[in-house]
Amino acid sequence: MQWTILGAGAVGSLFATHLQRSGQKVNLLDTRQPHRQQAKPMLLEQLDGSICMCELDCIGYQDLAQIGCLLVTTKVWQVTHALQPLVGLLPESCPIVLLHNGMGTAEWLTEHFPHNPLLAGVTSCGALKTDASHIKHTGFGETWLGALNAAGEQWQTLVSPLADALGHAAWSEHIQERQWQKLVVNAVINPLTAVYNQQSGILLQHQDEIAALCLELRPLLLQQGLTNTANEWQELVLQVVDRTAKNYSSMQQDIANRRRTEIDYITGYLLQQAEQNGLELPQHRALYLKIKALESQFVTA
Ligand code: KPL
Repeated sequence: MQWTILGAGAVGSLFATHLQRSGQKVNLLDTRQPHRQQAKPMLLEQLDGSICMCELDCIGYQDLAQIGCLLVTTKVWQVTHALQPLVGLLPESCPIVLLHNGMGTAEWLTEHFPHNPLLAGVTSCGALKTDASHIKHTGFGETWLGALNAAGEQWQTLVSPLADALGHAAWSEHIQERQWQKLVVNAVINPLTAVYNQQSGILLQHQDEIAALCLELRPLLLQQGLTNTANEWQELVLQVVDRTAKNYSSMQQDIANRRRTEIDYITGYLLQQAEQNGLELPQHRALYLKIKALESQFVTA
C-alpha cells in the first residue's frame, strides 16, 4: 500500500513518520506543485523520548501513479482548496480519508469525487510540530476509521497497517457519531482555551462554562440521534481536558501564532446545523464571535 499524506501539519507528520517506521510506503503530496520535489527530512520524537530520523518523498498533483490511499490532514479550511487540483485527475479507485478537526467538507468531497471510496477518520493522537521538520508525539490516542459512502466500506483493510503504526486503530460502523463526539469536544475546549490563551488544564477552573456549553448543545445532539445526557457530554469533555491538561489546543496555538482558526467548521458548523433545525445556541454564538474578533486582527475576510 502506498500512503499519500496531504497536509504535513502535526497529525499528518505524525501519521507519515509512524507509517514509514512500521514499514509502509509513504509520501507527502503538495497540490500546489505539479511534480516531485526534494524529499523532506523529518525528525520524530517518540513518546519514550527517543528520536528517529525519517525521509519522506514529496510528490505533486500530476504524479498520479505515486498517489495511493490519500489521507487528508490539512487544516479543515484548506481541504477543498488543497484537493481541487486533483478533481477529474485522481483515479476513481483511490480511497480518500478525511482526518481533520471540524465538519462540513464531506459534502464537497462527495460532489467532486463521486466515485472514489470516501472515508472519515477520528483520532485522539497527540502531536506537536515544533518546526517544519520536527514532530513530537505528545500523547497516545485512538484512531477510528469509517466509510462515508458505499465504496468506502471496502477499505476496512486500512485499519491494520494503521494499528501497527500507531498502536491503535479500529473500524467504526458509526463514524459520523464519533465525528460529532469529537466536534463537541473541540467546540468546548478549543475556543475556551483560545480565549483564555492557556493550556487545556485551565478549563478545570471553568467547569460551569463547560457545563453550560454542553447543556446548550443537548437538543441539537438529540436531533442528531446522540442520546448522551448533558452530564455525560460534560464528563466526556472533562476527560479530554484531563488527558490533555498540559497541552495547548490547536485553536489556542492558531490564535497565539496569528493563524486562521478552524472555528467556522467547529462552532460555525454547529450554529449552521442549529439554525437548520430551528434551534438557537447563544453561548456558542458568543464564543464564535469572540474567536472571530481575535482572528480579524490578522486574518482578512
Ligand atoms: O483536538 C484537539 C485540538 O486541540 O484540536 C483537542 C486536543 C482534543 C482539544 O480540543
